[in-house]
Amino acid sequence: MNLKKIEKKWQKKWEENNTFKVKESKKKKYYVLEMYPYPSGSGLHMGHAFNYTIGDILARYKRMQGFNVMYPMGYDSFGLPAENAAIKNNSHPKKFTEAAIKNYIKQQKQLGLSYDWDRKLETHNPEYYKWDQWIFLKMFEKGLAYKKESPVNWCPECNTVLANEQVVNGRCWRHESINVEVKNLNQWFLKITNYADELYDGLEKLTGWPELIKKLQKNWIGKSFGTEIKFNINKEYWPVFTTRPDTLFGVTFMVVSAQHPRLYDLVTPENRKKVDSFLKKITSVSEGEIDKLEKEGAFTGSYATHPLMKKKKIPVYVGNFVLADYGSGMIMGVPAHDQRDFEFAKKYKIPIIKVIESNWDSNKGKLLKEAYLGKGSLINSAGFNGLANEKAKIKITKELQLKKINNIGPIGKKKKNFRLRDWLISRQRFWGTPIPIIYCNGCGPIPVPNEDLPILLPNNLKLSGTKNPLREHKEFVETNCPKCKGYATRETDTMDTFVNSSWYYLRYCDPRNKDKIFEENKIKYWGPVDTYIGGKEHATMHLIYMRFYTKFLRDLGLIKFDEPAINLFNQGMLHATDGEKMSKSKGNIITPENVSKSYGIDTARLFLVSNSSPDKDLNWSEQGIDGSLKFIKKIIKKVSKIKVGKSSKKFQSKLHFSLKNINECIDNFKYNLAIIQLKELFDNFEEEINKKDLEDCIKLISPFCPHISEELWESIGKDGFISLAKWPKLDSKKINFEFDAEDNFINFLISDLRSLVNLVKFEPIKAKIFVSESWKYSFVKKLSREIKNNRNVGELIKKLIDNKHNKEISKLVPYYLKDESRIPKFVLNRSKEFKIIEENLNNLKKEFNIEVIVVDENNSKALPGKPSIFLE
Ligand code: ANZ
Ligand code: ZN
Ligand code: ZN
Repeated sequence: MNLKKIEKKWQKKWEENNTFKVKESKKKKYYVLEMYPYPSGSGLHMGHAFNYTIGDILARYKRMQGFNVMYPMGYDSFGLPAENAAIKNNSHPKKFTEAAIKNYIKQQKQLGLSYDWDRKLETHNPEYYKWDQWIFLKMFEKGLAYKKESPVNWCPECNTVLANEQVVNGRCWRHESINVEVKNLNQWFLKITNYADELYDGLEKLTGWPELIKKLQKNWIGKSFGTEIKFNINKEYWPVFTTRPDTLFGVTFMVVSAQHPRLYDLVTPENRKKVDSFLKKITSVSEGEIDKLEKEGAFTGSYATHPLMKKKKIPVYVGNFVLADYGSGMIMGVPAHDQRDFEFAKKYKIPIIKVIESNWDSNKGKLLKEAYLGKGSLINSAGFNGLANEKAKIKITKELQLKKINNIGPIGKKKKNFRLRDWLISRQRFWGTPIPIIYCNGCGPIPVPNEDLPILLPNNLKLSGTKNPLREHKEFVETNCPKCKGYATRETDTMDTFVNSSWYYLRYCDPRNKDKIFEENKIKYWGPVDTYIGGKEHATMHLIYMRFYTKFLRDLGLIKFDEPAINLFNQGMLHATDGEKMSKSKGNIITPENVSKSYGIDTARLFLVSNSSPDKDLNWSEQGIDGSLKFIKKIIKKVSKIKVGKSSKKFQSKLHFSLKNINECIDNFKYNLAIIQLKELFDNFEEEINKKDLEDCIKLISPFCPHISEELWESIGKDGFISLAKWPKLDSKKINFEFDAEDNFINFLISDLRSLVNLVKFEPIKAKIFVSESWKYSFVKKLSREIKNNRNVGELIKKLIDNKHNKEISKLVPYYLKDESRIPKFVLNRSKEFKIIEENLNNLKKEFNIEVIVVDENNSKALPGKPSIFLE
């Protein structure tokens, strides 16, 4: 068989017949989706192939199981790399992008992926981004898209602002070496925080998502419960957020953020100079860096009154470790119980008052060397002394809640707080979705009327690379106000590309709709995604944004579900042979083209999922792929030599046992274990089997090796595509575990004999084999039953002793308990084991080239399933 030729042949047939095209029907649907790829200019390497193979196997399996499977593909084609490449080459990003997509599709087709190509999406196509703009306008209408001036992260290399999520340890996510600067700019935000609660609580219900992803999302959303307390400073009430109201009597200072917009309202004239010079000195920091940072500040000159101790005056500082946009941008400092506050108090010689003490505290009564963060009872806290601190949180909050001030309300109340910020979507770049807003001097910012959508990116322009070229493009910028028809200008910011990938999964359900974002009935049928496949790196940004968009579109009444995907699967990374990440600069990239040339793409697909579970990282290996090729050749040979007739009971048992396991393995993404089952099945192929069993065996390899299975299908005279054939139906009645136990028995014996032959210091000429005494078979059977309810050695022994073999039983019970895998899954009997060995004597002799006999004598060492062996 010429593998290369077969691939071409079936890829062509699938394409000509539109084999994987689907539409809504009465059948149950299944929606498989891989994360929207960015069509990079360098094309696919085997790592990408790995990702798509994982999805394709699932799609093919579900399809054969009778589901109406939607498995689409498209391209997240806006973004910086294409724009930068265009600048470098003095070209237009559209040209670049479209060439890259074309190449991508060609490569994907070579992998034999069963996409419904008629549903292809491309973000940069106006037919698509029109609906980005439409959603934006809906958000604008509902007050969820808004513009505000705020300190934002600016990457001087990207020449644009970044979302908080795109800043990693103070650096740009695309530029590890570039420090992000803070600039004050007027920018567009999406109010994702309106959904903070639901985004957080909804994670509970996502039982099909990996725990790791949910944990990362929880941390990102960062919900914390605490108390908001209002402190009177210069006759005005300033709120602070604290998770530790129990430490209220330990407050000895307050700190306002250096970036707080009203900082100067707190600075007295005498302290102005000091504050000014402090502000000049500090640089803005991100949240992650605060703990490591030296805590610094300056006194503002103002004092706060303690809400529960009228006479106590608390100095207010400005500091570098308080975030402007978390809580209220101001904190109450409790140095005894917060490490940051402790460091600050030490530096500025502020008193440290302990208000929580534990009975086990070895430092009781002594000066603190660091903040005490543990539990305990309250001290130095007036009427609350002696209370357990968790209780005190509630009591103190209640007390504050009862104290009401005119026009202000209670001076304290319970409060939920989120780390999540609104999503900054403005980008000062060209290659993205234009934000559909028009600025009119008379009317202000006006949304573009729906009938004027899409606002198109111009094709006729030069990219200079320093500025957003849209700003200089008169034709784009100048327009008329939709309201007063006077002169007006367009917004030139474009949207963060994460906007495009937040709802694409819905558009796949109705990709060519010209009048609507999608037909609601189509979403009702296809949505939500059943299994979403992609990398862990998208745990927060993409997957949070996608959940947010889903909830927003639901609130518009367009969809009826709350979450985009029922199951989420994170695939592992494929590394190069040397274990390194595949990259162009390292020159270690393996491409599907090369692999396919020497091994065939089915071999490559098989290898990718054979050696480790798809959620684990793996290294490319030529040896590994050789092994896969051998297996494929074996399948082809066995099928071509088969005599179609009758199947033995034993083979049918094996087939259905394999089928049962393979189903479970694919359902749980344990593809590697499914392949082991397949290999065993083909090892047990017999010279003659019946037509239906033969068909079933070929079907089982079809999701993994689709081209070869189509060819084998045709070769046994079947019409139509195996890709669309019905998956074998499991008949559990055909499974006889005794057959399996017999195989296992002889296989274990062979491997035991092999280790022994390798172990002894002499050259053996003869092996004597003894099988277990008869009574042990019924003993082990009983034990395997009892062990399910009771694992107590003493009690088990009591239950199992038979007054004849008590001594041995009291040794065997702990032996088996220590490692339960020692108990055979299916216990044969003495005469059966004896017979099996007898039947295999010739094979054993041939294999080891020594004389082998089985001895019909009792031997105390032999156990059921584990005969004892003596070498001479
Ligand atoms: C007093 C206190 C005493 C605090 C104590 C902690 C321990 P999470 O869990 O992250 O919500 N905080 C409040 N706003 C802040 C801001 N804008 N920048 C930096 N820190 C801020 O933590 C809430 C705690 O973080 C709050 O509780 C506050 O310090 C601090 F023994 O208030 B705490
Ligand atoms: Zn950058
Ligand atoms: Zn106007």
